[in-house]
Amino acid sequence: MTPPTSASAPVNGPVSADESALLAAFEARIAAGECIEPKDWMPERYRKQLTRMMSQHAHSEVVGMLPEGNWITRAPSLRRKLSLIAKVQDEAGHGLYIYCGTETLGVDRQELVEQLLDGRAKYSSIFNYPTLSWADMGVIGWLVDGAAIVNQTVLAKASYGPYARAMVRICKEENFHKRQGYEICTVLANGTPAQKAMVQESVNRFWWPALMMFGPSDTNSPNSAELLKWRVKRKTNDELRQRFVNLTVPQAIALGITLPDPDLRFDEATGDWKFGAIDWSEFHEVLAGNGPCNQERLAARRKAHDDGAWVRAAANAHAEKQRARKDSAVA
Ligand code: BYC
Repeated sequence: MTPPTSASAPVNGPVSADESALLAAFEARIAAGECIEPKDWMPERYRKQLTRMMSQHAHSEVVGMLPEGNWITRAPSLRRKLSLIAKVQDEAGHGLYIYCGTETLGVDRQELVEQLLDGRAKYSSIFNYPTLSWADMGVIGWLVDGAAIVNQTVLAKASYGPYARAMVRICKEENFHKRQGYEICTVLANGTPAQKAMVQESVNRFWWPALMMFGPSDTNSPNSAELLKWRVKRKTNDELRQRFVNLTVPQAIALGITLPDPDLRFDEATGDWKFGAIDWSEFHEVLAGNGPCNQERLAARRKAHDDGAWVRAAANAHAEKQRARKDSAVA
């Protein structure tokens, strides 16, 4: 796709009077709550930040299919299998919408996919953890999709139109995902002692990684200031993390499940559930490629990409034929 032809400021270079005026008009539109659309002028940093964040998000949706795809063949009933297949397909769709949204910024999808496959691009840390039991399908829906909804409901009001609109639809689907996950947890938590223990064990593994999904603490989040200024983000990482904890603790209590945090306590003064210290060294290890499944996830994506080469070749050959047919009809 051809990059939009709008004027754009050099990343770090001097800003001309014209560019200052464009930037002021751009920021005034954002302050007035307007959406920025692909052909509108935007600062190069805004384009770069959105490309980074949206492509990481798209990669997360696609890599996020792997931990759950692992359980499709082992779902305990036909009904569970159908809903798990549908959920995994939905994640593929989310990846597709967000890749399309990223392309409106003038970047080619092939380039983004290459960045993922050669390990340059990030994707959500949460998908580098293994899915060891059926209860993980419930807990991922409840906690991981639950965290995603908290984050993405706010992104549905982001200043960039194509991203915000993609989030509206994605959030609707994530709500179903969360409900089916919580329902799996409810059934298991009210089942046999072994089933209840299976949910508890899964929550013990996924609780802290779910909190890490919101990113580093605000004091250590280099991108937040710029993204908040331009209203791509509307809340900070810590604000969203706290909101997620506040929503989730009562759900855990209703299930009769203990969250693995001895410091968790309700603070009457703020109305917040205060939680213990996050192990940021684990987060940074996972981001550095040293999580339990980083290698496996990338290997699976590379294999899928290689296996799909013939499909891309066929699609290109078909497009070429159509083009040639159209050209000869015009001539
Ligand atoms: N994992 O300055 P910060 C889903 C990186 S899909 C990995 O705070 P920012 C689902 C960050 O990228 C879930 N990396 O960054 C799918 C940055 O690195 P670079 C995905 C992380 O952008 C299937 C550095 O750390 N959701 O829910 O201001 C099934 C410093 O961080 C993580 C999205 O992508 C992480 N957890 O804030 C079920 C939502 N956190 O690029 C569910 C869109 C941080 O500077 N993204 N990093 O090298 C966002 O909302 C924001 O990008 C983040 C990070 C809150 C994630």
